[in-house]
Amino acid sequence: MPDEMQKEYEETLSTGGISALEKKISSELNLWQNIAIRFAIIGESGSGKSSFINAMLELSGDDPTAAKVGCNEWTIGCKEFQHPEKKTLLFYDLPGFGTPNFPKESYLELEAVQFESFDFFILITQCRFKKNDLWLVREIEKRKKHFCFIRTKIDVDISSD
Ligand SMILES: Nc1nc2c(ncn2[C@@H]2O[C@H](COP(=O)(O)OP(=O)(O)O)[C@@H](O)[C@H]2O)c(=O)[nH]1
Ligand SMILES: [Mg+2]
Repeated sequence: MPDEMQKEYEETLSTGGISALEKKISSELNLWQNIAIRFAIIGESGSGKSSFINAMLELSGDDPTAAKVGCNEWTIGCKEFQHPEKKTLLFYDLPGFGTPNFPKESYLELEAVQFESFDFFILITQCRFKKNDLWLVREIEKRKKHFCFIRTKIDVDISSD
C-alpha cells in the first residue's frame, strides 16, 4: 500500500474509529464498478469485427443500432457500442487495417484509430493467423497493452476440411 494511502486510512481510523474505516474501505472497493473499460475490436478488414460486436451485444443485423456488416470498408471512424446491461463496458469497432485507406504502416498513428486510448484489445483473426495479425500483436505488446484473440469463420474452416 502506498504511504499516502496508509496515512489516509490511519487518519480515518483515528478520527472516525473502526466503523468509519470500514465504510471508507467498502465504498472504495465498489469504485471499480463505475470505471469504464474500453475494448478495441481490431483486425484485418473483413475478419468479422462488426459481426463479433453484434453477437456480443445480441444485436441482429437489421437492427439500426447494429454495427454495419459487409466486406466493404464500412467502418471509417472508430464507432462506440455500449453494453446494454453493463454500461461501463464499451466496445469500439475499429477500421480494418491493411486496406488502401488504412495501410498498416500508418494505421496506429491515425486519429480515427485512437490506439493509445484503449484498455484491452480483442484481435479478430479469420481462418488463419497471418503476418498482419502477428504485426498487430507486436505493436500492442510494445505499448504494454493487454489483448486476446478471437478466431472467426471456423464454420468455413470446418466445412472446407
Ligand atoms: N461464415 C462466417 N462468416 C462470417 C463470420 N463472421 C463474419 N462473417 C462474414 O464476414 C464478412 C465480413 O464481416 P464483418 O463483420 O463486416 O467484418 P469486418 O470488416 O472485420 O467488420 C460478412 O459477410 C460477415 O457476414 C463467421 O464467423 N462465419
Ligand atoms: Mg466492420
